[in-house]
Amino acid sequence: MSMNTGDMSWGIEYEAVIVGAGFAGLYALHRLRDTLGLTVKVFDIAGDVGGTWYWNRYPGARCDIESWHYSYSFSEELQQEWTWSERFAGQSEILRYLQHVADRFDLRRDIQFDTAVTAATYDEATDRWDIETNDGERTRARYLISAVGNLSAIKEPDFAGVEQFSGPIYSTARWPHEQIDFTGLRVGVIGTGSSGIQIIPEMAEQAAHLTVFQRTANYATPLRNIPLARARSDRIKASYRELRAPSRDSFGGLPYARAHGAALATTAEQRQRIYEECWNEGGFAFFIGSFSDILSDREANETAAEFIRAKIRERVTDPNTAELLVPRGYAYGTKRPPLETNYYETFNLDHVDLIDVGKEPIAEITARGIQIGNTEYSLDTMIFALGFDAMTGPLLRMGITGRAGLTLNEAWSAGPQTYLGLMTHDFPNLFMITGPQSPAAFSVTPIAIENHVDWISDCIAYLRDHDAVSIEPTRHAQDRWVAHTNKLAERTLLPSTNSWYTGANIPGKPRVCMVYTGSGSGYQTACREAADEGYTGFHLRLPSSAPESRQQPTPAADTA
Ligand code: N01
Repeated sequence: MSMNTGDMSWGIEYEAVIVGAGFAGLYALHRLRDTLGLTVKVFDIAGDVGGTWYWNRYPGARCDIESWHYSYSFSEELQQEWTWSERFAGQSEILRYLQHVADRFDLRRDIQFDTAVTAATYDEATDRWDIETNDGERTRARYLISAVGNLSAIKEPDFAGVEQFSGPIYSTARWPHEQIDFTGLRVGVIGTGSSGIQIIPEMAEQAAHLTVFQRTANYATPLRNIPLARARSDRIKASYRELRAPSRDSFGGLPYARAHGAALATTAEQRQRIYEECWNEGGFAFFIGSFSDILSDREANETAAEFIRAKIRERVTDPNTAELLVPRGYAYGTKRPPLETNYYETFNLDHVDLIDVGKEPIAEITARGIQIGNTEYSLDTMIFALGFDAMTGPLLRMGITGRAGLTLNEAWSAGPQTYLGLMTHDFPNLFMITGPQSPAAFSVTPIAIENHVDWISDCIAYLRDHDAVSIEPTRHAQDRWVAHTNKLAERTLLPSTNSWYTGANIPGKPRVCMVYTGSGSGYQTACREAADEGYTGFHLRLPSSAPESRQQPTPAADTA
């Protein structure tokens, strides 16, 4: 149900507008509409639900967190009725799951697809967000909730001559819906992050010739996907409660216990044994489940890096190719670790070439292929797997303007400024699900989403119960949170690496670590305490009184 206001120039008014209909937007709609009873509208530029899993439908796309963790926990009935077929579900299965969620909770009736939010402006006179969409419509809402995800704004290719290429160019992050047959074609893939590492072995199976253009070698470790037998599924379903608990509190939100302490406190033989066990277990066991100091101590990190380098040399038969694939010059885990299936063996195939574009970059895309120095690589088609303008990109591309005409782009010109990664000063009633400076990018995304949506929903209920018209963080609380997240990041090896965590993958973007790198429990405590103490660190504005400012919080002491 929607509400019409007297001011028709702003069309229909809702209590909440949500942008995005992926994991975050679907749960936010369900929670705000069906639990709080708000009037809610969701906009998504996609043609259906799914978010990431709607767009990234390239061959090989699958999650790399166990399916029974990479799913919602909010409904026991949903957990019981859905059966995952693999340890790591493929894109089409995850998309089917999200479609099922949309049907089961009757969500589509409040979602407008094929619609992008082009501007959102906070009107201080009415304490409403005025929202413009690309269909020319205008909508008004008290609460604006971003559910746009961290990895949805794609990095646009900036290669000279890209428009000259005579064949089709595909992007992993905007993959077409129809089946594409690469049989007999000369295919080029640019990019060797998680997306490239997933699609490259698949392309090698189809293409007559595959050329991979690599700028930076990556530390990929085995995924080890397997089908889930019925008996195992039943066991998972019977123990969801226990399975989920560690995801809420542990670093990385994954239930891999860091059982082994510091790498440097063990002998070389013990380390080798533990790395081998984690390598064989697959998934994030190697990164999260091995040693506690990998991400904070360069020497410890080097032990993991060396283990991976040795594995690459074992798996790749040509020594020159192996050396090109061996990552150097940055610490393992400081680029988001990709997980692989047959990635390294792909380079043993006669029809697969690896080209180093780190030393000599791509000069130009020509009509026939890719020019590097004096060599032109002839291709029939090419695939860009270039990554994303991560975390802040989707928010900054939405045209958000807060109080006194301040744009989000101006407010964040030196990098994101948030309190708890949930809200930002001067932008009242703008909530960010999995926003920058929250641990979401280091967590099991659906669980991080549930944590945020539950916090936002409780906050809106509190505002309603206290007749408050708006909430925003104080500048002081925000400054302290930004300093706190920066300090945590400095205790890790993340800031020194060019990655999407630091914005360094996008030319001109401020370089700052955008992820909260403390423990999940430290973050949960900070969120819970702010709420339990009546939203400390926030301004709550009452209808006819001066802004009410709550006492300033002290960020929880935390370690990375
Ligand atoms: O993007 P990336 P992605 N010339 O930024 C290269 C999630 N995800 O889409 O490293 C040449 O990691 C760039 O090179 P360099 C996951 O969180 C998850 O692969 O900048 N190369 C790099 O190799 C992941 O971290 C899954 O030197 C250029 C690549 O393009 C995130 O999404 C699957 C270039 C980009 O790698 C992003 O992954 C897929 C240029 N001009 C994605 N510009 C799962 O498994 C960029 N590159 C769940």
